[in-house]
Amino acid sequence: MLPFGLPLTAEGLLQLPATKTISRRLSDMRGYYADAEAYAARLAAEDSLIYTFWETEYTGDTRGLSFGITEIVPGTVGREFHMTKGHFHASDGDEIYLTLKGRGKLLLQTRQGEARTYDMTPGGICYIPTGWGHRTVNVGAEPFIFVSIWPPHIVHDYESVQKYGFPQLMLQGDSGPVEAPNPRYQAG
Ligand code: S6P
Ligand code: ZN
Repeated sequence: MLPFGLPLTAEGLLQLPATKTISRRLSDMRGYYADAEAYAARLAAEDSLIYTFWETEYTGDTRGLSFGITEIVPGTVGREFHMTKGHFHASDGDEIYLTLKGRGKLLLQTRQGEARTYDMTPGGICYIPTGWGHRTVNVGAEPFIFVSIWPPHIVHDYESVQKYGFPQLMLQGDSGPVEAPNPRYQAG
């Protein structure tokens, strides 16, 4: 890895070098949204883009850092806001999120069922300790964009989130986002 420095662009963004780009469309999110009917209806109309993340995985042999940028498109499936799949880090490894643009929420859960939710607004950071599964949600009308930084060689565990989701759902209320319990959730 060589040193680099990046300024914020005029739009308040960072153009991080990326080695991998992953886009998740509605069809990649089957089973993740609480309202299965709304999901099927939207998918029948269009397989829309939900989010993209650009990653630079550290491949050196010292204690480096991996990093990336995630952009979640605004919108809802039923009343549930667009979100990432969410995962646990299967091996030890904490993570930092730094918000660049838009308005988001960070949902956290432990495997024992403890849940926390934090606001993500431009310039703010969130610290995610090992053991806390994490998912980000775009609760605004604009793209929601944040940087993530994590230690390399982490195994991302998507399986338990895929099965049971998070304890909390982030829904569109009459005057903004509201949190509701997830009826499908089980600690595990
Ligand atoms: C990686 C970090 C993020 C997510 C990205 C997409 O540890 O937490 O870069 O990978 O936000 O979310 P997900 O849940 O699909 O990996
Ligand atoms: Zn992570």
